[in-house]
Amino acid sequence: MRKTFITLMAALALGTGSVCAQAYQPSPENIQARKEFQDMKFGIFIHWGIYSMLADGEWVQHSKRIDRNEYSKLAAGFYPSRFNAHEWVKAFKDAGAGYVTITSRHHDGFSMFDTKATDYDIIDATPFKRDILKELADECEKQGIKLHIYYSHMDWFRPDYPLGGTSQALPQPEGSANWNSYFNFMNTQLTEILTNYGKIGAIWFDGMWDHPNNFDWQLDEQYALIHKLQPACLIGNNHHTAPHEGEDFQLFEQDLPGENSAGFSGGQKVSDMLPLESCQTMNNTWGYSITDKSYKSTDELIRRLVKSAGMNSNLLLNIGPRPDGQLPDEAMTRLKEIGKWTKRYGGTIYGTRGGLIKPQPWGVSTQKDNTLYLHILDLKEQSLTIPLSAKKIKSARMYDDGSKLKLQKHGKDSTVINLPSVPQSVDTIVEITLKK
Ligand code: FHN
Repeated sequence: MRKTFITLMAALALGTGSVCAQAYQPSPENIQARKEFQDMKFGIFIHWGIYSMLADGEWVQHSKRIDRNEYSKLAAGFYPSRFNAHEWVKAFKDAGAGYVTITSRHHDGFSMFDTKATDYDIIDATPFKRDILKELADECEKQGIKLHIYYSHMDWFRPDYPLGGTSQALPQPEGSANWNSYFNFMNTQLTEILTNYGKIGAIWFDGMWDHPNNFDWQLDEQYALIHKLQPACLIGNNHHTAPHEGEDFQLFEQDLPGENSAGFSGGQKVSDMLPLESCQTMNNTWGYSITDKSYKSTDELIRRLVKSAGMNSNLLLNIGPRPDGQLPDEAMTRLKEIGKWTKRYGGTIYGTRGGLIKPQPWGVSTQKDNTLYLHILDLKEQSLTIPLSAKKIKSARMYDDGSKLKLQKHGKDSTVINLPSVPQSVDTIVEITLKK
């Protein structure tokens, strides 16, 4: 008896033993999946739902304070006659993306897949009656890109969702909140997603910020379910704070890791252990907006991709498809142009990690083994001073044409590289071979 007591106390003191929650130990396949995720560097984000019919972004139900019963009637008119999963996936792949992350269910609560957990879904509530997720999953499998699933933790439709900050502004539902029922609903849907759609690269949660910090989302249980169903499936959560136990990658919204211009990343310490991903819009809206024409130029998007890689992060670039199922023309044009760049220069970012030269005012570096790529994004001179001793450099050449570059020792820890001309292109790349 006494022995058992002592063992129990020792276990408590050490934080080990069955009485304490086990710290999350990612499985070997999960660790491998994290590496593959980082290698891909570039993904496409898709925000698509019945809100696309109102053509005013994915928050339209909220911004126009639409009653949920009225809003839900949109579903009966949703018929994206031009949706073609093959064309979408081909466009993403040709652009150089390695994965697509699609909204399976956004905050409006509408499920874009065949689910038994509710009738408020693409099969039961729309005349389209095609499982968009299944078609996309099959095409991703066929064309060899990964499928990631966005899943909203918050819900503006279901009465059992415990009302959070954003729902206060909406006409209130009939019925009462019931966390257990809502938690079961989410877990049933996640089980369907992880059972019926092949290998899922990641589950991408969003919306937890709808409740104050002390709300118990039972993440441990939900994350354990996901990892049990598909151990290699990565979990990311856009809660705008540092990663929680059980998460496999860290997300940043509209900013690169360490930045906070959009106000979503304040106080979010950048993990040096987990893969990083920055999601950004092509224009200013996630869901389709008929008026938002503020698309960034292709050059700007390429620079964001390169900067992101130099900061050891993936870029998840968003597109909001039209209600007819097609990608907006502006997005298609940009995908094609980005594809031209990745075809030629993708080798300097895919499979790399942030290089040993940290981000500089002139640009960033990426690195694969002893090859260091300098990405010059903003330089008005013909010479570049890098914080790296000439002693560590074996050779340097222009990536574009292989021409050798002259190096000059500059103090103890830096080197001057003489470039053939003042950089003009969107990203001037210097390839350095480091001494081993
Ligand atoms: O509210 C959502 C928004 O609609 C969109 O899905 C973005 C994507 O990162 N996340 C939320 C805001 O943080």
